[in-house]
Amino acid sequence: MSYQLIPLPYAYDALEPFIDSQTMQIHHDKHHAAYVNNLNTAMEKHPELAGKTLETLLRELNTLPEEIRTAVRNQGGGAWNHEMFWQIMAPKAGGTPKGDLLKAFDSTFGSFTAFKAEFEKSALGRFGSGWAWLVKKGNKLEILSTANQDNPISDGLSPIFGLDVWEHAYYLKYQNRRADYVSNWWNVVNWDEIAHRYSIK
Ligand code: MN3
Repeated sequence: MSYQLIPLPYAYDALEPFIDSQTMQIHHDKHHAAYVNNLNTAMEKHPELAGKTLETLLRELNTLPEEIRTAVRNQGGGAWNHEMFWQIMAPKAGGTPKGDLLKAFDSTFGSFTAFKAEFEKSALGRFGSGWAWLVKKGNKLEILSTANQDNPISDGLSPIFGLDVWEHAYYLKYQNRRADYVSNWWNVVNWDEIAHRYSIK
């Protein structure tokens, strides 16, 4: 069993005008596909690990055979991160989360607005390529960022969602204006999906 590229759960142009169709097509069909293919190629060297979920591989990263550790970190991380990313976005989304997630934002960060400000700071402060994350550490929510395709699962954390701040995620439309990409991105955030992920973590 090899790892699969999930289809994009909506059309390439569904997130217009905030994320353009061409970016979505290249990002999913080329970048995400390459992470999955490269992971599968690397894993062929260790058939005894076949059947482990991607999440398990990332959690057990430091105990994996050394010759595939970097591939799992980079390609496996890229595969997991993008599969999450497509699902926590949706057309006609954005707005304000509800229920327990909103309460958690209020109690942890002071308000939803304050959460967004802190998350944006993390996304803009990541030098070079990487991700901004909302994670659960024990029972507590935290914002952090990682470099490259590193996933918080490998540090024993439970990611609720992440934002891709690699230039390939925004450069065609926003060029060097990462701040505009990040502030527009809130318009396509699927809070129902994120609330679901929060509830099971
Ligand atoms: Mn990406």
